[in-house]
Amino acid sequence: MHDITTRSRVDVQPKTQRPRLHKVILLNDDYTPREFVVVVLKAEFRMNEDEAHRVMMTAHRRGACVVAVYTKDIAETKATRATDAGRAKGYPLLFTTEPEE
Ligand code: TYC
Repeated sequence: MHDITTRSRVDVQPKTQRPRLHKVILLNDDYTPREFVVVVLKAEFRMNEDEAHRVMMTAHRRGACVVAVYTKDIAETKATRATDAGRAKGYPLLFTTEPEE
């Protein structure tokens, strides 16, 4: 007699964990020039002029805008580099990160 138990297909699929993604968020301020925000978005987040302008204006009008999502390390590195680019010019430009729900 065969005593092989069969399992449904869904049961035998390996369980892979997708890394949790983190958002990079651009915060508005009253001092950083709009065009400088656009320059930083293009340089650090590989956006074209239109995308960068749209994200900058959304942060300007609403107070904040999600720029992109990455794995934790990359999100933090990009947020730090972009914030430092503003600080190097004496601007209070700020990028933060937070985990996606
Ligand atoms: N509010 C700034 C100004 O009027 C421009 C700006 C936009 C700054 C978006 C930061 O995330 C920002 N000069």
